Amino acid sequence: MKVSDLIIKCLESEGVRHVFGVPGEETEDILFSLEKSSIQFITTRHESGAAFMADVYGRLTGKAGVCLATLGPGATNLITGVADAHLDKAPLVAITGQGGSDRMHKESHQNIDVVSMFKPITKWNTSIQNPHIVTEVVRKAFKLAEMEKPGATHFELPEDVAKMTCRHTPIPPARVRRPSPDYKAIRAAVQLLKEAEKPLVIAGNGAIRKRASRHLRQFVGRTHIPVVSTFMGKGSISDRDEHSLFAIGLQSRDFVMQALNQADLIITIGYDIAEYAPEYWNPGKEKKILHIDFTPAEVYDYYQPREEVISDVAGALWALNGAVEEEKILFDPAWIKPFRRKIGDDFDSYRLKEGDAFTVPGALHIIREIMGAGDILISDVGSHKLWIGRNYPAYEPNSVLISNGLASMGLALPGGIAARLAYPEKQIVAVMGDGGFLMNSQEMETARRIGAGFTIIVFNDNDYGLISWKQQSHRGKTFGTGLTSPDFKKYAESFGIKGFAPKTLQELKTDLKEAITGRELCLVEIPIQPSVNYELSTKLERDCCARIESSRKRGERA
Ligand SMILES: Cc1ncc(C[n+]2csc(CCOP(=O)(O)OP(=O)(O)O)c2C)c(N)n1
Repeated sequence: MKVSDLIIKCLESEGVRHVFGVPGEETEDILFSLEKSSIQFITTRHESGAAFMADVYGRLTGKAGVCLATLGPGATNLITGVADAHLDKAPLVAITGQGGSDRMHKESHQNIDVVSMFKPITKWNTSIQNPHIVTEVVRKAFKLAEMEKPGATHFELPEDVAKMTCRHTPIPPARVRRPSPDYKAIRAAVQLLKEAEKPLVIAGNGAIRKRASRHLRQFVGRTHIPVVSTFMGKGSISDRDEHSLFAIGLQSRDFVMQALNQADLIITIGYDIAEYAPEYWNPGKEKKILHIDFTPAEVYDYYQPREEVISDVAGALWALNGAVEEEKILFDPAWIKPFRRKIGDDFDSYRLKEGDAFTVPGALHIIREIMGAGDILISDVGSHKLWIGRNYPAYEPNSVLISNGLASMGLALPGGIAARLAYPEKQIVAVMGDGGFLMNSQEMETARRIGAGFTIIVFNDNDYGLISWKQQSHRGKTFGTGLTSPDFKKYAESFGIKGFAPKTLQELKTDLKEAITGRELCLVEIPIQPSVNYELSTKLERDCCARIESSRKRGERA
């Protein structure tokens, strides 16, 4: 069989349904092999869009998303999306073409060392220099991408090898069980729980993978231990649950940090340090930490766990659930009630009234009411992301997707396409700032062409808003952040897509309802004032100072 045909047979055997990419001369054989297959090739407008689609598809489904690019510039364009999958722990397989092996040893057209370039942003990668290794390479790429912790892998296919023939058949994927926890580690974890008075869970990215969320919900139901999720762990337990203290993610000391301060044991579950550095919640390095994850803890000054339970996270929680039941370990969650109330009251304070300038948290209230518990909101990166993390409650795992590892702008629109392909029945919203939207807005054409219906929301402040927010806080002025946005409604219409530009609160409500429930591809531009960002900083600063003052008077820690 021809090598390019065999590769596609291997992808079919891995259960691949879509390949996202931009064609090139050196990928011609693989493209025509795809044409004959059951796999849908989705031609994108930029390789960055293709990689983000594969990234989000992988994150949502647990099955590796696949992206394809040609050599040289095609491969360099893939980089950001592949790196995003790498740091966000999303399974992704990137395939790139390459020139013939007769010219790879010398300066030649578009020839760069793509394998070396992908090395630091993948779990594993290689070049297929020999037709007899094809089936092993493809199986290994998928196995490693999907194995905990998941991430990106890459292989390149030189154009002359693509045309060769061989007599292999795909190596079928086989189920691999993840290891269960060491019983001594569980005993040590139980001992830490017995000694604790106010334990608190930080649920990270890994708490929503591989059914961990189901076991976490049981653990919380049994022990009444409260949970704070990271932005990427949102939905690990429902924010409607009285044990939820919503999410941490801001660098400044948000209200939820007060609960973290009081906790005497922090149980991290599937927590990725790349997402939210421990110095934000453990600045004094004195927290007692129980680390539960698929992999051992990073060596990190601010993160020195007392015990580590290394295993499948669901398996660890299952074992802990048995142990806490046996030992009748139970806590009184009353201590978190004031914090939950304070955070809830703060959410409510952002509801918009007729005549108010639009704000991100105000609009999020309206969007949350329209979206069902399992519907999917994908956030881009910017000040809107901080508001989504903080002020958009989640009820189910994988219903709020935030890139917080690499935290790259430009993910949400391609991500919306991937989400639509993975979940044809859900309402899907991609939320962006004007900056991030115009980094990948070309993919609106891809979405329209393939009939992927979802809602694009652009919060427009004519600015790289988050950077202005930070600069203002640090230096009291901004530089290099101002933008002039196009007319987004007309821009959308020029792609053949319906655009909304609400001006009043009533219009905002009706437009968002029509856009989201209509499930057609459309864009809603929401003009916003950034003042709400600065007001939040001032509010948190004041709150922190007031607490320090009152605890100083009582001789306690804030
Ligand atoms: C690809 C990429 N480039 C730069 C950054 C740094 N960055 C983080 S947020 C941000 C501004 C985002 O602006 P916008 O998309 O308009 O969203 P807003 O902050 O206004 O909500 C920038 C430049 C990044 N995270 N990703």
